[in-house]
Amino acid sequence: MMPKACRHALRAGVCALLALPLAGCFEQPLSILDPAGPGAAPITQVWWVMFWGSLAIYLLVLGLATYALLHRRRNGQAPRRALLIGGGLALPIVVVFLLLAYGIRSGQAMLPLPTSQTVFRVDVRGHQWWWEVSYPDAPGGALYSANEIHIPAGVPVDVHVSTEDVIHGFWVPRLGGKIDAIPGRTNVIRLRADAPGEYHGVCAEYCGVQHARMALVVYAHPAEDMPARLAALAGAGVDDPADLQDTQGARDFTQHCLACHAMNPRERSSQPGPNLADLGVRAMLGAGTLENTPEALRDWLRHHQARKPGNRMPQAGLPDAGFDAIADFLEHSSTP
Ligand code: HEC
Ligand SMILES: [Cu+2]
Repeated sequence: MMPKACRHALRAGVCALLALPLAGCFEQPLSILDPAGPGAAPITQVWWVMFWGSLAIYLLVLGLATYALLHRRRNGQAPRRALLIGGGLALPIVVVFLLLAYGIRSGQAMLPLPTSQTVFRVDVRGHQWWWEVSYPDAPGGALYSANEIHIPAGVPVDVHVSTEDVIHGFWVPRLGGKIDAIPGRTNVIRLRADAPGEYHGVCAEYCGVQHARMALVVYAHPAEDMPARLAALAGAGVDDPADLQDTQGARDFTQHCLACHAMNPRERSSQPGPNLADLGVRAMLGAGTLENTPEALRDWLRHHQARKPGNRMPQAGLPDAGFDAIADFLEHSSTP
């Protein structure tokens, strides 16, 4: 027999181990157990049904096994046929079939089915390792941004998901399930945020070294604020930095950065890097790598290959003053 203190310690240890993964499930930014819209709620339900269902079946099997052990016959009578066919064949078939039907039904909420409501559209394109975001129906034509999606709350939003390079997975757990971004095609998932708020997302399909730093945030706004949001994005940035040759920063940016980074929200560069028109009001740099502060921006420009190793932006060879001038230019022209 173990000393009492040891038994207590063991029990506490086992409980802590069990509690750790569960603690991560509730009220976390990426929790599927804390749904915030009709695309995600059915998934949470499926999860609970599977959790309690498998627990019940597990306990049933455990009970039968215990019963069999306790009532073992000397000469080992074979179990009854009915039990074998019922429990071994019929039960799994029925359970799996019911789960399948239930699962398919639950996915309906995320299908872009015709609806009488107006649907807001956002295009999201995966890149190694960031998300291009655009609003094709914005007044005056498509608007571009990156790693942040602004949507109206309480309105169905169709996210058209595609990719520039490899397969990525678009996933905002509190708003809906995962959908793959597959080369050569566009998949559409319907999400809706019931209330204004901030909903975090990640890339859910391994896509290379910086897969883990490919985060995005969905900001849901009161629906009536959405036109102003889009107008602010339309007014962000500058039309063409090449026209602004009076400052060192604009000149350096044009020479070293403009090939990959548009500063005009209406433009998509041919060699795409994130559109920087609204960089000054974005929360993060490098798809969740750094919090966007003046210091972090300067740090990113100098050391982004150390902060996000392998990312697809080449290290520019500029003197410190050059980086500072570009940072000043970016801040000056991408904040309202
Ligand atoms: C060859 C294309 C290319 C060039 C040239 C380039 N970048 Fe980038 N840049 C990228 C890519 C790709 C990313 C996305 C990196 C990531 O998050 O994985 C990026 C990210 C950034 C970001 C972070 C944006 C965000 O929303 O997270 C900033 C700021 C930035 N670049 C500034 C610059 C500046 C300033 C220059 C010029 C000195 C420059 N870049 C030159 C491709 C380029
Ligand atoms: Cu990815």
